[in-house]
Amino acid sequence: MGKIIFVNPPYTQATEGTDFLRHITNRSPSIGLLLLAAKAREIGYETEIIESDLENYSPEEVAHILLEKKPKFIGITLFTVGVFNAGIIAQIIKKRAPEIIILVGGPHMSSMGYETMDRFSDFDVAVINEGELILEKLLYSIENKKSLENIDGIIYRDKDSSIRRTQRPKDIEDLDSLPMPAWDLLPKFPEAYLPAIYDYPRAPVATYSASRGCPFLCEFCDTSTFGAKIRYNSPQRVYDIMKHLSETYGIKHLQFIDDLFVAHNQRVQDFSKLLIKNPIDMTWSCTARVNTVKPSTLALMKQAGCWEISFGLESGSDWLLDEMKKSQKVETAIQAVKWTHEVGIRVKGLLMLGYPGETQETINETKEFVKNIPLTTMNLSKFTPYPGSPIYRKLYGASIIESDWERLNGMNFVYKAEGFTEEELDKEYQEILTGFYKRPQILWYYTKMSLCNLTHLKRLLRFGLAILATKFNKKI
Ligand code: B12
Ligand code: SF4
Repeated sequence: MGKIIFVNPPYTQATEGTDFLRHITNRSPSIGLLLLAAKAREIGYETEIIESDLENYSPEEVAHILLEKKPKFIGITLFTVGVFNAGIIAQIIKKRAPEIIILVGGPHMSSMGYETMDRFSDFDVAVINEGELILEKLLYSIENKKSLENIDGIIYRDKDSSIRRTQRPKDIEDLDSLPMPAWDLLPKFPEAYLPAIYDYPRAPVATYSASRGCPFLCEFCDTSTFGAKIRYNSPQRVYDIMKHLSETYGIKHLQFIDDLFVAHNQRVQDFSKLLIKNPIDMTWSCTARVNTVKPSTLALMKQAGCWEISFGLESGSDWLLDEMKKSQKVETAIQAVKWTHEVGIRVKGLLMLGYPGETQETINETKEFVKNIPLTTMNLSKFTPYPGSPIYRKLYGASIIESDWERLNGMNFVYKAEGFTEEELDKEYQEILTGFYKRPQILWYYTKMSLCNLTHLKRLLRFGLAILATKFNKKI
């Protein structure tokens, strides 16, 4: 059938001088590509995956590797931050080997697919939303020179070069029918793929998404790929995947990257009971909302090996939470964090600064909030309007602010809350972060973690050296 190579493109380090961060940030593989590659292999293609950031490849290097390997198809996954680098790869390929067909997909295409196809003429076909079933139909139609107009979920170029978009595809209801992600295609898996430093109790680590979709409507969140209807793997399927990861790769910790792992208490309880009855030597972490956890479920999760839960806390201001349509209260957050801490599960709080409407008063409320809850980790992002989120449409309508795409990574105040300069917001950002991480009990916790787990210590040392090298303007 020929060769298809899937590519996770390099993400530009848009915040200048922060390349050293790569030593401590998340370096997990794209689960989307692992599933698509498994599907392509199942239908007979020779398949490979290139994780560009992990290999530290530039777009030009990726393009040259692809040209040497001469695949029939290239499949690129796109977040908004990666689109321009993917555009460079596609341009080089099309100049040198125009017969190679370039497919693109991912969250950016699900939210801004049409505009992107218009802007980047080297992308041949875009797949929007979930890709596994569409990919199969698409490859079949292209190989057999059939018209693409009857395939739902794509954007393609017609014979007259006009861009056509077909209907939104149906959701995949039975997630258990999808193949096992093709971890075996990653040459350096699992050793090279680590989450952010301190975000795992032991290595090797893997990631997996056991559900798709989220019924909540938070204004800052891009849910365009999986939509509002939540679908799950059965507890048995998740258990089987964990067993496979343990037996085949010796994985010791699994990060569930679902939008909302604890959406349905009964399902999480059934899954936990399965693990308690048939233990696997693996800890795990997951996501929940402060109003979806119950003490009885948390106790079972702990017993089943749950190590950390990430909660989207966002802000310490009820008024701002309402503006975000977060459908949760600060008081509920305090209670959920307390319950989780009490059963012995680590809490990661995800917060943001600079949402439209943020004031000095709401910032002070957030500072007070984080002071009074037992968080072990705090992720503070700079509010970023991602295409596909309702707030993006409110702020920019349907316009494409292309100049900002490479900076949409949560590390830049692309939008500046009224009444603040970027410098003022940055100062508040640093104050909240350092205020948290300089607390003696937090410092002690992370010191202990570094001493007990050498992977953390090694990463920390490399990070320190890279900062020094940046200061002396050398690249490590
Ligand atoms: C895990 C995760 C991460 C991980 C791993 C990312 C990775 N390597 O894939 C980490 C922590 C590294 C990460 C980082 C970031 N992330 Co993130 N992440 C996620 C999360 C929670 C799950 C992604 C996932 O694996 N989903 C499951 C798989 C099965 O889905 P998938 O990858 O989308 O693939 C499916 C389809 O999209 C499609 N598809 C995808 N690619 C292709 C390609 C082809 C050819 C085809 C045919 C189909 C296709 O088919 C796949 C199978 O159905 C999503 C939320 C979400 N619900 O998607 C956010 C999300 C993707 N992240 C987001 C963002 C913004 C980021 C960051 C920019 C910043 C940040 N604050 O997190 C960085 C960017 C990366 C970087 N290096 O700078 C946004 C993207 C918004 C946008 N428009 O760009 C999302 C949607 C969160 C949100 N709701 O706003 N992220
Ligand atoms: S932020 Fe979380 S709860 Fe809100 S819509 Fe996104 S995934 Fe759902």
